[in-house]
Amino acid sequence: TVNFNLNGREVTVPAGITILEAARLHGVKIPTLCHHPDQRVKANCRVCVVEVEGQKNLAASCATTVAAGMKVKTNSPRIRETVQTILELIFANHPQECLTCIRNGNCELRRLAADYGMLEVKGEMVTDALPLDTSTPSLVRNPNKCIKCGRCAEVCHHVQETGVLYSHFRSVDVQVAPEYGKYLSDVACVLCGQCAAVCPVGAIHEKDDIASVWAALDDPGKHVVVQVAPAVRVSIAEEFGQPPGTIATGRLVSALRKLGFDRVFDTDFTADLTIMEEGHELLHRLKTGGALPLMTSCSPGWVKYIEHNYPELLPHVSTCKSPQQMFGALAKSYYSQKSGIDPADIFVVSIMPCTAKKFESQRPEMNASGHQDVDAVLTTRELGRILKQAGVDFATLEDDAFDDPLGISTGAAAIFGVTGGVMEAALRTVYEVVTGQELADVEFTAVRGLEGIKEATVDLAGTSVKVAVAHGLGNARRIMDLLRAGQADYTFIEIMCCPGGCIGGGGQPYGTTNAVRRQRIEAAYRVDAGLAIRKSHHNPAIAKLYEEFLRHPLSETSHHLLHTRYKN
Ligand code: HC0
Repeated sequence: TVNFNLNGREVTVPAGITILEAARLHGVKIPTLCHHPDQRVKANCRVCVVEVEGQKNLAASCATTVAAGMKVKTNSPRIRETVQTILELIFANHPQECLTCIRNGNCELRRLAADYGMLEVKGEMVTDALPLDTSTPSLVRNPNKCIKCGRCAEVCHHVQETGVLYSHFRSVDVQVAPEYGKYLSDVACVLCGQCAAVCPVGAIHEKDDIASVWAALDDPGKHVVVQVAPAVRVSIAEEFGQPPGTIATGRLVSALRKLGFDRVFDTDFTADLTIMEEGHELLHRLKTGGALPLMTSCSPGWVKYIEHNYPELLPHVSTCKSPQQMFGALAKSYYSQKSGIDPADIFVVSIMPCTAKKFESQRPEMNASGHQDVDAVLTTRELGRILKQAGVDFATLEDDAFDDPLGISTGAAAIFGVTGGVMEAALRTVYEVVTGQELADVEFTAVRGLEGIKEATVDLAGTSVKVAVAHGLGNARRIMDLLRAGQADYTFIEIMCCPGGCIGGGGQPYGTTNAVRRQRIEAAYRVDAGLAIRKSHHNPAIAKLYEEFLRHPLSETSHHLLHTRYKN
């Protein structure tokens, strides 16, 4: 520990931390903009400046380590004046469109303006008129609102290692954009939306598809069904001020009914189905000498990433479509037949924690039912907004249950949204199918947790199977490089595009940090532990689906509706 003087008070803090962190530990709030708790220090914005006795210049508290005996002031006329000047300069170059901005209500710049009592914009407004990038189905980039904090570029380069967003030009001309000012659709962007998740303002955000969902709900000729991804039930409550890790499954179902959906179904149902199909695909590859290791295919940002960066490894990717897409294909075939509703009249909405899911739903491979299988995708943040538009008071809702049959699921599906969850769910099923014995302890703790790459070896009736799990594309890259070099001895690999898995998806509520990820992850494991059935192959609705429609895993109907090959 070290002792230093903070605003006239002697305090003790752990050695090696910054003034910003030390101040927070002692209840002193220093404003920040470019700082993000999970990112490397950038010290771009300088709104976190403090006075350190004996130093001529103000110090950026995010980039200054506490030293023993330091005397630090976080509030003084000089600091207030400096921060106000910085804010004035940002405002003079920032469109005053707060009322119609998608970040109205959760903009970090606006909050700072309020905290600092910025009642006027001094000087001349010099706003840009750069074109918006609406080139992808997932994201909108509005360079005019960019405050050049660098958070998006940081996550794009150093976490996802996709290297799409760069800082260009110098001084007042700085722009954060893809190379040569290209559109996102023209570069190797995977549309994960991690940039949008960390943007403090409205410079990059999800494409808002709420209008198309309202249009379907208001159309009496449409039978509108909704599916909800596993990660949304442990995060949606945050949109209504509740703490991360709040489990809101029952209230989520009630809320969706209030919006007017004809059926409220669950992506967890097709997550169980994915385990059946992908588990049998693994066994089939083991038996027939197919491409191994098998790699999961449910994360669309990951699929897009391997298409761009490692196309020669595509044969390793499972042919299974993601649970979202399996659901769409079944809604417009199996459910259509059972309910007697023409698939042309069925409109499928997905609620996803993910911006890449919007892109996935529009891929040309995703029309197996003869129609676009999923019609519209809303992120968790959009779900929060549409519920607010409808006046749904989320906090006071009663619990309700998903509809039959596409709403029945197990604990194995509940953990899909967590890094390692798909692997754990698959192992629960593959183990029992191969050994014919009951798996007593269903929890594969070796694949749990936030470590970037996790490994485990599982004994399947004498055959030992080595598995790996990676989350975040920087970690995926490391495994792909091993595989490319012939140095990976894995049989099965799970990759999730976003750090933490879908619970940390680019469409999740703002404020996602590793601490928040941990709380959502714990909640997902609590959902699993609380369910009576925790193995996908024990899901009675899945058994019925095979009996009535698909016949058996990897059947011809399964292949037609639920599998595809990604080629590039
Ligand atoms: Fe996921 Fe999924 S778990 S990708 O993270 O597999 O988005 O939550 O819905 O499809 O089920 C996201 C989350 C899903 C899919 C499922 C998978």
